Amino acid sequence: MKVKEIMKALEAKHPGEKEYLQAVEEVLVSIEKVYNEHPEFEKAKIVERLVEPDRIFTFRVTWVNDKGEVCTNLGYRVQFNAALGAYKGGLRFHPAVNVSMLKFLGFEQIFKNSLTNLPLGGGKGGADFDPTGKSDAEIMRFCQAFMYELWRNIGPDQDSPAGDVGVGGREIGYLYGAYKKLAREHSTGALTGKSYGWGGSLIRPEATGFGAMYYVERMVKEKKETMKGKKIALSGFGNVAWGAATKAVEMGAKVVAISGPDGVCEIKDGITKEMIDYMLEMRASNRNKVEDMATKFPKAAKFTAGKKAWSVKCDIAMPCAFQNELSEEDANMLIKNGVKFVAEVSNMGCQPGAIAAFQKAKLPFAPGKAVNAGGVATSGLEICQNAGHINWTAEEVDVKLHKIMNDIYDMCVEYGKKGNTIDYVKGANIAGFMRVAKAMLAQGII
Ligand code: 2IT
Repeated sequence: MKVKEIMKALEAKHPGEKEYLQAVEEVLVSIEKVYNEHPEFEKAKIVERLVEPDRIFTFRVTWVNDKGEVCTNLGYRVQFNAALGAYKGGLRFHPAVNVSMLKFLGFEQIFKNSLTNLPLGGGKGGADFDPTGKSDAEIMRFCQAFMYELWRNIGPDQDSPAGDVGVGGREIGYLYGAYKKLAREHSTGALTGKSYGWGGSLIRPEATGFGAMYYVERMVKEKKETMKGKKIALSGFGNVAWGAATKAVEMGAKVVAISGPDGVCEIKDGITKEMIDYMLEMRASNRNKVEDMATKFPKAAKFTAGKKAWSVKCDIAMPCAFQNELSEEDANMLIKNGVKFVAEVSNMGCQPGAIAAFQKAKLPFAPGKAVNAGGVATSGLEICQNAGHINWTAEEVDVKLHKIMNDIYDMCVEYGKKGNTIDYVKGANIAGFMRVAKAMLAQGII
């Protein structure tokens, strides 16, 4: 395999699919050497098969808003790779959603799901629907219209969506209600992220953030340091940032920044439990403004419009919002301000120039597909509980999640260690790839 040649062909075949091409290149560069040591991979054309989704569904979603107007959006589901199990991955509702974005997310999901060591294939979906400013009734009608089309192509042993940006517990409730009505199937893992009491797993809402903090704790330990008193800057204030902040405070760290599309809230003395609870209200309001935190807690939080979380001095930087949210310029500012660790929690949160800057500065940098895998892993645990018609306690789920994150960390070190440094990007990409490639080889040319 020659990465340059493969990328040239993909660029010609999928012109303009920027995010997808970026995600593929990052993985291929990491695995090139190992891949070429396995002629059986080349013979079975593993990479050429892996970079194309098994199939993509595109569908029209028409719904009626509160003014009685008819609105139409585009919905998608990318079923990328099923070598390890049924397709699994979230749904993103955001106005910028397009095929490139969902192909990048689906491609990343293959390797992330592989790292969990659970039987999960990779998929992703969503719609170019903007939840900002929408009423609860509008969200429900949109979710129902989306499911009219999608329900035939999902199921616990086929494809199991979950939440992502713009899709949380409320949306999963409406999507699942519509699915049940159409499929006449009950208490299944056809969707995960359900609420506890009707098929959901305890700890699933917290899992992405908790898992990320378990991973970061290992990175910090590797440098013989502790989490106590570490200053953490988080971007976003959604489900992922909420879970990460909860666990960070539990670990004795200090969350000194959260952010939103409108700007940053600096929290000098560290976020409190009350403020973390308020993040849930801010998200549910669909206002999408982090300034609301400073309005509610004027003494503790200082809002600055138009600035990112990366403008605040911190020890650990954790992007928790959107792809490519941290630029090379942001990375240089973080480095100048003395950042010690960077862990992506959003998928592909850092631009390639930012990753290069962190690596050049010899800072431990870990990629989203390893750091945020606790979310999908706990979705896998939800499917297990649904299949077995049982509920595990919060402690049982948390112990399993913690072990999965520790195992992922160990795999990243095993494949990424080079002398005294650990290339977490390479480690995660190679470890995730090997399991998928071996499964594809064993299952023949299909
Ligand atoms: O990016 C992700 O891993 C998710 N949005 C969660 C996917 C899932 O199926 O739980």
